[in-house]
Amino acid sequence: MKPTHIEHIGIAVENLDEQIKYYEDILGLKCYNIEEVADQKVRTAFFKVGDTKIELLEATSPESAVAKFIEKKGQGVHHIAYAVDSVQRALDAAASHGVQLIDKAPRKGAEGLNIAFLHPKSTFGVLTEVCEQPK
Ligand code: CMX
Repeated sequence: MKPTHIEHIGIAVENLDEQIKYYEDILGLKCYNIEEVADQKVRTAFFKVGDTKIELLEATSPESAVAKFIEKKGQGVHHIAYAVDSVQRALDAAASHGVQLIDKAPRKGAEGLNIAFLHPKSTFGVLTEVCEQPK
């Protein structure tokens, strides 16, 4: 798979506006984008830290994966997203080693990236995303 870097770290939050304030006022980061990803039922806020972003995720529906996560585990780190050259090749490589895929093909995520998730049950408890810039 050979990721080039960590594209972002996704953090599940209960209140986006309250947490944006923490990241800006205490950590001194700048929120440069707030975006709703309707099919994932989340509202997201992004901050850059070097080559990596922090993505805050607030559920927009009780059916959202983020709402279920917070209900079970509370707020905190939700997933790690690796930048790869080709999401499809990364998925094929993972599947060939028996890793369970949540997405069998790339789909559109926040910021127009092509993304896919690997199931945390086969990645040692860490929900793992692979993503690429659209060509
Ligand atoms: N990290 C680690 N483990 C997680 C997890 C996470 N983020 N989310 C769920 N799990 C665990 C659960 O705790 C559960 O473990 P146990 O069986 O030991 O209790 C197991 O995975 C299965 O969970 P579940 O409740 O039965 O299944 P869910 O319906 O919650 O689905 C998952 C879990 C990962 C398949 C689902 O959340 C998913 O498809 N995620 C990918 C999409 C996503 O997360 N979207 C939101 C972000 C979108 C964005 O970044 O834009």
